[in-house]
Amino acid sequence: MIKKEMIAMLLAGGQGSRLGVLTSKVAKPAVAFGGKYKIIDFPLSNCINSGVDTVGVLTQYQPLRLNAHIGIGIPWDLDRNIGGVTVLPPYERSENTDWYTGTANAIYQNIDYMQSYNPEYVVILSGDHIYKMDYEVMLDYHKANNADITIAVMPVPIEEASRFGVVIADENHRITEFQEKPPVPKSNLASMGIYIFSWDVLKEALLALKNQPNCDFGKHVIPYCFDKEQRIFAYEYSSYWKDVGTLQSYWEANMELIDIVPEFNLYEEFWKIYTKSSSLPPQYVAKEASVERCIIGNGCEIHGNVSNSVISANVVIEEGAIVRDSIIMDNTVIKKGTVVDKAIIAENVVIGEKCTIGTGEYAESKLDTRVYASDLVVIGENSTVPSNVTVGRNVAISGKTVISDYPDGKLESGDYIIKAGEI
Ligand code: ADQ
Ligand code: ADP
Repeated sequence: MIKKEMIAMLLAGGQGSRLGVLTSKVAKPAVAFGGKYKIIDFPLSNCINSGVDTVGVLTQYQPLRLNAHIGIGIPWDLDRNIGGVTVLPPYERSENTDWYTGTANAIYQNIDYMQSYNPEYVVILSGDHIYKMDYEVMLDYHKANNADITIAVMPVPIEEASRFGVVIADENHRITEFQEKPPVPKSNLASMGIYIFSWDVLKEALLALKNQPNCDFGKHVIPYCFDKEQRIFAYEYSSYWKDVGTLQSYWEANMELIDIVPEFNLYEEFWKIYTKSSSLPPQYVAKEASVERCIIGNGCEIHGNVSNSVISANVVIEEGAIVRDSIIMDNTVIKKGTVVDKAIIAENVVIGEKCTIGTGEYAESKLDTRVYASDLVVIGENSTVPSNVTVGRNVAISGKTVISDYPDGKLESGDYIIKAGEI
């Protein structure tokens, strides 16, 4: 293999359980975003835009659609013979384990892959962040500091800091303390989960920790390197970055795209976001339609009234239907006279006529309240909601609904519908 200065390892194997019914059949990095993209398009595009042309993608949970999306990497120009993108599922190579038990364990199981490029540096990325970053600039910073590890960080509101790895750095940006998800954080400088390692440092740590159960970067590898007094630096990032791991943050990040001046701009020529897309006809907006502050994908037919929404490809919104503050994914149909208010509706859903989706006051969900704790309605892919159904706020529906169990076709706020046959 040709030697590479820096290769990327993209962690895309987490369960994504906090996205609820959106990830019951698909890995989080393969979830649709922004009317046209999948979440993983952002780190993959960052790689190619940064000149990183060798990317290993570590997958394991519901990988089918993710694999199909990545394919041989053509949209990202990662389809080269040397390097390119390689999907690395856990079961193919190692003899004693068939599952990635943690982020660092996943990287450990691919030591041979990394070694085959004999890199000087490895950048570790997450598959579920929306941002644009030039990893080459971060690498220059790593070199200038003569660092062993560089961690990208950014300030977050202190009340949110305990969700992250938190760092304290000295005036030279050398990290003097690291706490992984501390109950009481000492700083608001959060690790973005993006690390550049000098390869010999990474390899040594992975081998030393190979018997550590559930070996994780934040919990084990970084503390281990600290104990060895390695040179760990903070690379402060100040542009847009969003971890879209929860339904609320996923919805917000989509809505931020349609802000009058979006903080995150998809239209910049010099930093294109690439994706795999099929050739579809253009969108059609009928005379009786109204569309305001929306992203509308190709192949859509809009006859109703749509505002403040992100609509993916091939969606049909029939006459008299009202859609607002919502995300609607590919191939979904909203029939005549239906109102959709603050909902996330996945692919291939049909909502019948004269339904009201998202009405009334918020009520706590009957299911996992850590997942369903917002006034969003979330409808999983391939669901069919019959006509004249009313759905309250904070309701999640997955798969084919058993709506007849609900008196008068009324789903109160907080109800949760399980796909027929799922339990
Ligand atoms: P978390 O956000 O908790 O913390 P983590 O669960 O470590 O993230 O997942 C990181 C990435 O790895 C995700 O893209 C996930 O899909 C993937 N992943 C998880 N388990 C995996 C496995 N077994 N195999 C392959 N991929 C896997 C991390 C850091 C914090 C930091 C935040 C920033 O630990 O310090 O603040 O990221 O988001
Ligand atoms: P997810 O957690 O959504 O399955 P990841 O696999 O990427 O997605 O994990 C991100 C982190 O969130 C993990 O550290 C996991 O322990 C944590 N986590 C998982 N489920 C929940 C939840 N319901 N509420 C809060 N944190 C969670």
